[in-house]
Amino acid sequence: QKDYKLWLQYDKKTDAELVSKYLSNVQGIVSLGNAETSKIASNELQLGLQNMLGKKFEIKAKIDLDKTVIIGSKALLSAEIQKEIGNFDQINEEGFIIKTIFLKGKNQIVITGKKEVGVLYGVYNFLRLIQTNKNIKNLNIVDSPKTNIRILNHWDNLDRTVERGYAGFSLWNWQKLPDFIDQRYIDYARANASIGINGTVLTNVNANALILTSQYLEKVEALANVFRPYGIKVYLTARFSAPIEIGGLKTADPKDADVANWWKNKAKEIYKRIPDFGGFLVKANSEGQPGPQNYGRDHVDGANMLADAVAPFGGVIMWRAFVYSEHDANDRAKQAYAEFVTYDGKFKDNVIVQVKNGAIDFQPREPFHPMFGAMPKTPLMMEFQITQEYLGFSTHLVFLPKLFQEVLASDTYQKGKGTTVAKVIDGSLTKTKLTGIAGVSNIGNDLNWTGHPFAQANWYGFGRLAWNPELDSEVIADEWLRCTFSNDENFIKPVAAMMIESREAVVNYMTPLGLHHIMDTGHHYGPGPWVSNLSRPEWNPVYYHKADKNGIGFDRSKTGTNATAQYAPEVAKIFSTLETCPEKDLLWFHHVSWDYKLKNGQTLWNGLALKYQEGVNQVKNMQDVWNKSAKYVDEDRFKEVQMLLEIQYKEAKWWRDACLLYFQQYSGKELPAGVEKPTQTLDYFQSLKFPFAPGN
Ligand code: BDP
Repeated sequence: QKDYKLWLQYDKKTDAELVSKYLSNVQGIVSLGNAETSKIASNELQLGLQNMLGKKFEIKAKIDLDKTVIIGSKALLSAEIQKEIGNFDQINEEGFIIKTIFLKGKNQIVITGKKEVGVLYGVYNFLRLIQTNKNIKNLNIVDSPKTNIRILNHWDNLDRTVERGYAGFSLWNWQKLPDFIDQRYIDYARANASIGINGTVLTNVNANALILTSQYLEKVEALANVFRPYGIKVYLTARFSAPIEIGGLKTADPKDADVANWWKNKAKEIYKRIPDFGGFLVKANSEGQPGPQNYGRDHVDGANMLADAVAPFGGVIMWRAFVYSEHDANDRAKQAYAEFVTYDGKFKDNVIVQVKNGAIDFQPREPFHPMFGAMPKTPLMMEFQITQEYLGFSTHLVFLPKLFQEVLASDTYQKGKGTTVAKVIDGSLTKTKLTGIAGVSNIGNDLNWTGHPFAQANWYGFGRLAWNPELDSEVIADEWLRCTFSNDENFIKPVAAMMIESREAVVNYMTPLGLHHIMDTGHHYGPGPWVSNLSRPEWNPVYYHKADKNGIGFDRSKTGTNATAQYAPEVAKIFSTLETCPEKDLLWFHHVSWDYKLKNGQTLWNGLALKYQEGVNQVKNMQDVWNKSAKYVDEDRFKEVQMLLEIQYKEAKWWRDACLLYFQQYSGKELPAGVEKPTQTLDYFQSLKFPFAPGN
């Protein structure tokens, strides 16, 4: 099954000239190590080379031939080879060097690193060169990951349902573990290692304490054993009230000695089983989850107590900043910042605060979260959502690296121009040692892992950006297409352009010009700008768009909630006036009259309507591009994507029509020329119910 193989297709190259070029550089494999990781690396190299070049490659332990690929960590290299490689200080503990050297009259390619895992990453990188038809002559590649924790967050429940999961059930089969090791666990680890992901949180942030019982820990240990040789550490979510629920204590107060002790012992028990256990991810006092505030304590108290428990073993606490708070009840966008920034510098060294990319919640477009750069004494890690909760589930083709890149490249100005979010994340701004990026996984047990064949690109791209937060999304699209489908330029060019455009398309047909959170509530499937009956005001779409007779949008400028003041003055200045605010963020920061003139001379109403139409047109265009790709793609994946694009097109029209009919009640204006007339009424759209939508 091709789509199970993800970006590791290793298709046989059909261009004979190219194959002979490669073969003139590689004739054999020498693997110096015999640790498990070394074996994985050499087997992968063998598999890749054999499949792509159509020739048998043996794995040897000794260098005798010319033109071999020699793999092994620094300690395994002869002094002579080490000298040829040069300075290992150029790379960090997980980095690698790939270098063509001249040794005893022979040309060899050496793939090395300080550790075996670096060698493994180097092997995947080397194979990717061949996968993408790159030159492998005279190589000298020196590369290291820019962040330490490159991690997937699985929102997987113990009953195998996945919160916001659109690709089937959880991969983790708790019932059959620890004795039954599904091949899928190995394939999962391999796929992650191939893009440099080095951690996985197995369980949902809305946590279940049972995962911390010995009955489950035995199963977690089995998974950790599978993942370890791939350089992947296991982490768990810690339910703050676990000492009560499974420990029999009366309280979970972080200042209570028995509670702190309970966690210390729990950590000891976990590390006895899993010596390289990564640590805990915690969602506390958010959306009903228990936390330190239940006992009159704060986030620092809670995080530091857990940090003390795992510190002796080298564990970390990833403490989430996704909170609502009593502060600034009139603007949810301000709350996390208001609550957390005062804690700057107060967390223990092994705590990293995990912040969503924007201040609301994984919308198709959000300005970067103002917390980035605003806590210079605290390590902050990024949380992206790879699963498409608010972006059409796994039925819409949306290339998320474009969104991720937009956030990472945003300038916080916290230490002057050029202090981008990427520089906060990689620690270069704050000089913190602990750095990281988390992605809420889009993986399930569907045959193709992610529900949509193109959603694989979002997993891939997340990993590549976690490795290097400054990587260009166009490079990622190009790489992924070549590794996954074909190197044919006639295919790559239009399809890569389609991927890049897909992000703007979804913004246009769902939430153009800075609109946000107008999805139908609960499941977030489809449009629901009219919803106003939920118990918390900030769960209601009407809270976010604030459409009325005068206009539309959320005034977060000085005349409104003044959320713009949470940004550095340079950024605040840009966002706070109508003239300077980028139009893509207009309604995020301003309530704007329907007659307001946009930069292109259109009124806001006309411009908004035309954006919705543009989104629909973009999907139509995506369909046209894909339909021309049939000859480059296997039939199964071609048809799958074709059917999915048809759904996306239907749903894009649904979004356009439902939103425009609804907002039209307030604008009182006709749809401009160029916008297709809706074929249904607003009543019809409002009457739709979705018992089948995941997450109901
Ligand atoms: C929201 C999701 C909810 C998550 C929550 C979180 O709707 O399912 O539990 O975020 O991140 O986006 O904690």
